[in-house]
Amino acid sequence: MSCKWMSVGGLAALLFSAVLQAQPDQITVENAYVRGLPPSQRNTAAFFSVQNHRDRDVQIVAGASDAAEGLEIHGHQHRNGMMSMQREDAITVPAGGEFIFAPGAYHLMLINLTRPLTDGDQVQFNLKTAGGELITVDAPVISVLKPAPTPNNAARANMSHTEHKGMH
Ligand SMILES: [Cu+2]
Repeated sequence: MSCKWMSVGGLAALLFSAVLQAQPDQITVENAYVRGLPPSQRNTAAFFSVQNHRDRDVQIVAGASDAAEGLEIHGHQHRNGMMSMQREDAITVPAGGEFIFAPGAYHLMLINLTRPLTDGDQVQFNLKTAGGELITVDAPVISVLKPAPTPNNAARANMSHTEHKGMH
């Protein structure tokens, strides 16, 4: 096998991986929001759905946020009639499928908030794929005094104030 062949093959592999990484729509996050709790609470939770447009399963792990010292993926567990949260290292979004973080189920915990989060604030956090890709999410803070948004309501909460007012 000649050296020329090797180098052409190597270049093709490089270009192929560059094209893959250049497609930002392969993993998407929708309907994200963060629960706004009373200031005495150090932790809160974020809810959203992750869509995997790839043809293979993708593992998602917690990333980071400037709004909290740490992020953890938690699941809920029912045992002897008691509900408890447990930390999960990663969740798997199936190929072509979706994984939903929702109240009473999986959620992303924001541990030790670095600032008070009040209704209407915006929080940015990121998730990571097992391969190290970062997925950045912008989520509005919705006070716990308001009902948990349905996906449609969460989408509405993402609109600007002007657009929202226009709907009434
Ligand atoms: Cu939790």
